[in-house]
Amino acid sequence: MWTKESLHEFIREKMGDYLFIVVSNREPYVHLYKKGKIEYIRGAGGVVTALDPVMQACRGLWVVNGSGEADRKVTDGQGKIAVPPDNPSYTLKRIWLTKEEENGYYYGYSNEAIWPLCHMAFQRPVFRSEDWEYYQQVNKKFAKAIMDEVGDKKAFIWIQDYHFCLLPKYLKEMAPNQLIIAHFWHIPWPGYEAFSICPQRKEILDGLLANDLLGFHIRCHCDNFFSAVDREIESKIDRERFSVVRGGHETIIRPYPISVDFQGISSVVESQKVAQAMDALKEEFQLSGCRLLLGIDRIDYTKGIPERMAGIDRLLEKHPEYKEKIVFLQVGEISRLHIPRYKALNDEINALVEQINWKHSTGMWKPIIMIRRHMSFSELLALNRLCDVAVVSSLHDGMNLVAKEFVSSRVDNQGVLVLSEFTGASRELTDAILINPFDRDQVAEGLFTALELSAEDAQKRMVKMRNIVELNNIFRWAGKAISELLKFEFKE
Ligand code: GDG
Repeated sequence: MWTKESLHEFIREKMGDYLFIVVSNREPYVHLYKKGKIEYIRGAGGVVTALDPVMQACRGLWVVNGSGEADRKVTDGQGKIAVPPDNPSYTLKRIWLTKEEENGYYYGYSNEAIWPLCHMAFQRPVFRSEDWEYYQQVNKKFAKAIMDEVGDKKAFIWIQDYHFCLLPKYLKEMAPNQLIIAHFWHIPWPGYEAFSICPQRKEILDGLLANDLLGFHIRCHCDNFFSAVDREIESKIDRERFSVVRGGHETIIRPYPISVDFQGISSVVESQKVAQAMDALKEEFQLSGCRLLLGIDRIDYTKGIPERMAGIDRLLEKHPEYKEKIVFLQVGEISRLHIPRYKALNDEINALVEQINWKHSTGMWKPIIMIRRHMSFSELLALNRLCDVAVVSSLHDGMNLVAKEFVSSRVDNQGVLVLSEFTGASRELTDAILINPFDRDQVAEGLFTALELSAEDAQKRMVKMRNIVELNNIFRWAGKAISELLKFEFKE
C-alpha cells in the first residue's frame, strides 16, 4: 500500500538531482491579518487538500498565486516561504498578480469561461477576449517564474488544473529539452458538443498537448478529451497506448482518481484537538438530541446546495415525524464572490434557508443551520465525526473530496454517505446512497433511506467504503502519476 513514507522514499530514490515543481493557482497556506497580527489558514478547495500531503512527502517547490493580504510580509525577495508554517517540509513560491490579471485570468477566463464550460450545471460560460488576453499573460508570467527557478537544470513539472492550459506549451517553448511536464485536470472534461462552443478551443487543446502526461479523474473524461482532439486538431490518436501524437510529440492520457490522506485523517480524527472541537461545536450549535445531517462545500453552483436544501424541505413535507428529530448543518466557505453568479447563489441560499426554516420551524427548533465562518480542518473533521448522514449533492463534480474525507473520518465505522451520482467519487463509493440531485423527491428519498438504515447495514457499507479509500489514498494517486512521469526521458 502507498504511504507518505513510501512516496517520499520513491521520490528520493528515483528523482535524483532533478527538480520537482508543482504549479497551481490556489495556495495551501494563506497568510492573513487578524487583530493586527499575522496568522495563516489552510486554503479551502480540493486541489490544495490533495496536494499538500503529497508535497510534504515529496519536499519539492510549489508555485502558486499569492492571494493572502499578509502573504508578501512573510516571504523572501523571491516570494518564497517554507511550509507548513509550523513544521516546514517544502517550499512555497508565490507569484504576485495585479488586480487586472486576477480579474481577467482568475475570475474571468478560468472561472466564468472554463469552469462552467466543463461542468454540466447549465450555467452559460462567458468568453471575453480581454479575459483571454490576461489568461495568456498570467500563464506566461508563471512560465517565466518557473524557468527562473529551473535555470539550466532538468526538472519535472506537475501542473494542476484548468487555470494553466497554456503553461505547458510556453514552458516547452522556453526549454524543450530540460522539462518533463505532467498536468492534472481536476474538473470534468465535457462532451464534444459542450466543448465546441469555446472560441479558444483549438488554443486550449494545443496548449494541453504540449504536456508529456495529462491526467483526468475518470476514464469518461479521458474519452471526452480524445473526442475533442479528434474533432479539432490534426493528430494521431493511439487508442492502444491511450495517447495523442502530434508533430512528433506524444501526450499520454490517463485516468488517476484523486483521493485524500486516509491515514493522516484517521489519526487526526482521534486527537484531543478534534475531541475538543466536537464538544465545542455540539455546544455552539446545540447539536445534542437531534440526528445530524451535514454538508461541507465551497459555495459553488456546481455543488448542488439549493438542491440539497430542497431535498430537506421535501423530506420534512413527506415525513413530518422527523421535525425536531433532525438538523441539517451546512458549512459554506464563500468563494469567487466577485463573480455575479456566485453572489446570486449566495443570496439564493440565504433566502432558501430563511424560507425552509420559517416553513418547518417549531418553537426553538429550526431544520437548517448555515455556518459562514471559516472552519479549521480539525473542526471540519469534528463535524464529520458528529454527523449521522453526510450529504454530497453536486450537479457535476470531477471527484469530490468531501465525500472521501467523511469516509476517512469515520474510524468508528458509522455514519451514512448520501452521494450524487454525478461525482467522480460515485464510481468508487458505490456503497453510498446514490442520488440524482436534479430530482428533489429522489434527494428526499435518499435522505430518508440514510436515516432509516439499520446500524448493521450502515456499518457494512462504511467498512467497504473505508477499505476502498484506504487503499486508493492520495499517495497512491501521486505515486502512480509520478511513476508514469519517470518513464519519460529528457531529450539530449
Ligand atoms: C476540485 C474539483 C476534485 C470545503 N468547504 C470548506 C472547506 N472545504 C474543503 C473540503 C475539501 C475541499 O475543500 C473541497 O474539495 P472538493 O474535492 O470537494 O471540491 P473542489 O474544491 O471543487 O475541488 C473536485 C478536487 O478539485 C480535487 O481534484 O475532487 O471535483 O472540483 O477538502 O474539506 N474547507 C474549509 N471551510 C469550508 O467551508 N476550511
